Amino acid sequence: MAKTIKVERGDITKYQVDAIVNAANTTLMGGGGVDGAIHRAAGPALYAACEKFHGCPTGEARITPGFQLPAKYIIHTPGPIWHGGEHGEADLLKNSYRNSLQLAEHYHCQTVAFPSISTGVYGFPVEQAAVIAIKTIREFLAASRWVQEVIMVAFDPKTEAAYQKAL
Ligand code: AR6
Repeated sequence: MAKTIKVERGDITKYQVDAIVNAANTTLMGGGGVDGAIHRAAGPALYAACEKFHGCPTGEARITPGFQLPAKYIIHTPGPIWHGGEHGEADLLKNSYRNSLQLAEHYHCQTVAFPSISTGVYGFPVEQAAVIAIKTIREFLAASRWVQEVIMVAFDPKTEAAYQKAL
């Protein structure tokens, strides 16, 4: 099967894929943005599952069931907060994508949907983030056994355009 990366506009909570990724924070206890939308849609059992991790460092990832979501799993990763770009932000963002994909691979996920990690509340410039995301996903797909399709789900036209351009 040919491996693919797609960019689409949509609401990631509606995606019926093997795994969706959540742009979380290091507490993993919910928040605003896509994190809030995922927690609302998945239901309170997600909060209880996340509590057991006792947080997650920036750039690492943790997996839970999808609970009330159409997705089978939710992979939670805190992306970096943008502090001007000289504080390891690019490497940390790369880690978020790579570690999320490694978990997806470990759980034999074939289709994975990502939001634009760190480019909302965390302030990472979307054009730079898109290049890092697409490059990291492409490298990963070249060597993956299980993961076949990655969908970048953009919530707004500017984000969609940035990822289309990076692709
Ligand atoms: N589907 C897809 N993308 C979405 C959705 C959705 N339903 N809702 C928002 N986005 P953000 P961050 C987009 O702020 O920058 C939270 O409070 C949004 O338009 O959600 O990594 C966490 O708890 C933007 O393009 O994540 C953390 O504290 C992208 O998702 C903090 O925000 C990411 O924006 C994480 O900040």
